[in-house]
Amino acid sequence: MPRVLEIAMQTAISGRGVAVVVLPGDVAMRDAVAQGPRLHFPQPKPNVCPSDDELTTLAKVLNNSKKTTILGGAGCAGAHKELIELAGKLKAPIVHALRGKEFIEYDNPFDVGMTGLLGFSSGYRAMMNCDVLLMIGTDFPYQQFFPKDATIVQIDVRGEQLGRRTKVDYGFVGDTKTTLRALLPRLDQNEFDEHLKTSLEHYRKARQGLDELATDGGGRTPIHPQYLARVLDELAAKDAIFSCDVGTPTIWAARYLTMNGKRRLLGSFTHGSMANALPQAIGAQVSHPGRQVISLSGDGGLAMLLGDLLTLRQLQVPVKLIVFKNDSLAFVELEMKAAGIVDFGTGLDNPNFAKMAEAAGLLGLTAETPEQVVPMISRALKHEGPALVEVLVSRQELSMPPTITLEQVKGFSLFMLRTVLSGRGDELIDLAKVNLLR
Ligand SMILES: Cc1ncc(C[n+]2csc(CCOP(=O)(O)OP(=O)(O)O)c2C)c(N)n1
Repeated sequence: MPRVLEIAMQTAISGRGVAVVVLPGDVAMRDAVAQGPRLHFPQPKPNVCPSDDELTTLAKVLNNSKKTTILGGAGCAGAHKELIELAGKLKAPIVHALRGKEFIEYDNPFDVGMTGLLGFSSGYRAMMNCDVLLMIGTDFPYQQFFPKDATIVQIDVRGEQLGRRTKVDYGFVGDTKTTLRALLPRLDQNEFDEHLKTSLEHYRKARQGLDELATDGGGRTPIHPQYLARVLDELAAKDAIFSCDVGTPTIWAARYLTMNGKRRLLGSFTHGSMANALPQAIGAQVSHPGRQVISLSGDGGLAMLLGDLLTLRQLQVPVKLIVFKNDSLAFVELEMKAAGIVDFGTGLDNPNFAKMAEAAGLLGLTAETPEQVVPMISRALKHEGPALVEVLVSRQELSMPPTITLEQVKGFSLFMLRTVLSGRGDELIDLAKVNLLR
């Protein structure tokens, strides 16, 4: 048992993942073996660098490009300084994948946001308009968001990741920090900043568009979920740990939570498995007792693991649970609309989560109007123990444009178009019309 357990621990640490130990009942009944720990070394941190020849090739490709875009992921953790220096030399906009957000976005004059389904146009544009795409420490999966004609260079410490998601012209095995440190002295200063300038300008406009959606809507209900996310961003501690549920909370977290190098953002960003935020928050709070931990939960996600409200009480884990109550599985509803089909089976007949929280011994609060958002969130954040705030947010929030082919709606009247789109939301119809025109 000690040997197997140690192998499991070592595998989890070095593979940066989960290990499972299966313990047969008869083994559990035997006497424990007296044995000290056999692994005495700390977590290994090797420097992994491409060979000299490979660095020469890498530098040559980058020095020959005037329009390079960097796509960075979680593998850039701990290499912020080197990444910024690299972007400065290459005059390259930096796009990030969601898992890279917390390590890349802050103090970054080259930041042009995210791409992909949850991202926004500036990230997409910067990647599509480059001559060389430099992927660093990322497993960004969506193939349709990669450029077709650009030269693609990928650096990853795990060799098996190279070329997993797109064609790769040059692949290198190395950790980000060591590789960039070795590479930087070999790079020339790119004097052409047109690509960077236009990408940054596009990002400024895209950001402005997103910020305009995060308002209190002049006090109208239902509350914009973007506004809730913005308030959380403003009121949370500078070193808060956030977790966000798979579903629309992930979109709002990606777009409205500001990272600063001290905050953390946890989610199920690789597997996309629902109901992750509460258990992740519990884990984060237990391992970081002094930190403020905030779970951005969906109503569907919370309902799946509602029993963990009792865990918060039982273990007195002071997590702040913010429920985006939109009475639906909104993300899937949107996906259905985006696919051009009528949504079905996505409504939720919700309980009063605040009262349930109260019954479980937590502080339970509700925000029904935009004016109540700041006071309720502030109260919850100041509360010493676990707290839940349910916020009644809009169900029909447009976070991705529907894709409808002309063929599908040929000869449709506006009324029929409305029916296809479930008759909800004029913005949706406007966007569909724009897509049709395209
Ligand atoms: C275990 C699991 N089941 C189903 C899905 C598909 N799925 C993704 S998001 C989502 C809806 C999430 O609903 P909710 O937590 O209420 O958040 P919302 O999108 O409404 O804000 C579903 C069903 C999934 N990702 N994981």
